[in-house]
Amino acid sequence: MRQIVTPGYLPFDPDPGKPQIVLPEGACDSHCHVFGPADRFPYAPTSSYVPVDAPAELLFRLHDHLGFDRCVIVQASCHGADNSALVDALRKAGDKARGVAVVDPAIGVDELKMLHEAGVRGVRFNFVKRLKALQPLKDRLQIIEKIAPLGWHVVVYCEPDSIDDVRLLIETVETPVVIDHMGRVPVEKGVDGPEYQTLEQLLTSSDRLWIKVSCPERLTRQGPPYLDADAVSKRLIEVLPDRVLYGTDWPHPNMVSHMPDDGLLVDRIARICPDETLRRNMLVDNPTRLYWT
Ligand code: 0GY
Repeated sequence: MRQIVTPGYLPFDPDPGKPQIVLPEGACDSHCHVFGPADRFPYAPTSSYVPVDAPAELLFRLHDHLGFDRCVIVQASCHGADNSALVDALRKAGDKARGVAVVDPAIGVDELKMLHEAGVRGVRFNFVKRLKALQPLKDRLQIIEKIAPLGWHVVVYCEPDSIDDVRLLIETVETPVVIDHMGRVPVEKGVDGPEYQTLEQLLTSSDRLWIKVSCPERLTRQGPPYLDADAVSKRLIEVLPDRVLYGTDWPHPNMVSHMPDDGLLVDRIARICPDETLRRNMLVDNPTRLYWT
């Protein structure tokens, strides 16, 4: 079924620059998506947007170009709880990819087993209101009860206005929790901003909590090369060197201001993480610990 893309939805950059830095062997893009293609994997009727197709083959080609050897593919709200496109991509990638799924509380043991065999190692809970993918806490707790025995973790996509709900979830469960996109704090306020301070306090309150220093392109006020997001990213790498991850967020759903050059997003790593050991942690060892062991 072909579907009509949401008016104004920006397509991803078809020809990103080649990064100047060389990523370490085993580098992992720990946050990216696959969308469709819609004629094989239709978008959820409940989705708040219909994206441009971004199939697995293009993701893998992009990773070859950028220098990523592995990736974590995260289910986005446009596919709802139908993880078919994700599973298809994971099977194509073999051991080079892991997945984060979105599931309903009623999910059965067989489906969970199938997802695990395909490479899924976590579930994503979306707290971003505009994406209309909220689930009641009791549903989320039911899901966690089912996935915890598999050793999976929880990935949270939230903004500062839902940090109290996220804290409640974190305090109630025992699984690791990964927060996407620097908790979407207003980076222009820097590390002294109250939203960043709240995030850092939460992240340092337990060694089960992880953070992705991804998405400067969504948080920037200045635009490329996103210098205004550097201070918060650097600080998070410093505070959580063993629990920080990096991701491109390709194909960058719902970008409004501009579409980032993925080569530039990779070169940003050298700026926010000049230390080679910390860079290896973030790109290789941390994702290995969370997704490949
Ligand atoms: C992202 C960001 C977005 C979308 C989703 O699940 C989603 O639809 O994650 C967004 O619109 O901010 O993580 O790529």
